[in-house]
Amino acid sequence: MSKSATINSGTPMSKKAKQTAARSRFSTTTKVIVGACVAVLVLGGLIIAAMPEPGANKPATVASRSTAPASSTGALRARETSFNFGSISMAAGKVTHRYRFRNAGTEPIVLGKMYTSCMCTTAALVKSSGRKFAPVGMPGHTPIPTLNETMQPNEEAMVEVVFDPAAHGPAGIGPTDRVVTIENSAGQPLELAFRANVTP
Ligand SMILES: [Cu+2]
Repeated sequence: MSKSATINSGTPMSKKAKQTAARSRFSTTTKVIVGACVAVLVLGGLIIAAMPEPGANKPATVASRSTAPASSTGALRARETSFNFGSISMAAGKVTHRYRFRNAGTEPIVLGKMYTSCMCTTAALVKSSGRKFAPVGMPGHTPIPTLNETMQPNEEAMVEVVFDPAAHGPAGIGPTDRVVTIENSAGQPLELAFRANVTP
């Protein structure tokens, strides 16, 4: 009784159940497929939206790249960062060179310490206002004062470098490289180098 009842009541039930299951399976499969398609479309759309368009995105990237460092830190730019005196004679005495540099950024830059790589080299800051600072030497040998000079955007100044080829005596004969460093609020110190071939 229980068997037949199970069979009798079970067979139509199982058919219905199968149909329902099939329908639900179909609908589930459809839902999954539709869902997957939607997901793919949405994802694809997001990827396409996120993809950099060569025309539209490049100027923005370039703009942010060029303005970010300039506006946040400013930049000291020298017309020349190295100079060659060529062959100079110890007997002829000191030589001088002036480097021009300017604040190429959009915010004021405060000049900090200025020093040279050797005591044979002195440097002075020459501003358009005419102020000239006392020459300074190498850190550790002389106390290095902070310039504490503000350069406005586009303002230009000069560094006057004096090199004494006789400072080291005969030991200084030959190729010589020296650097003047200016620390500043823009971050990277400005380095002005020169070269000379010292002869007796
Ligand atoms: Cu020296």
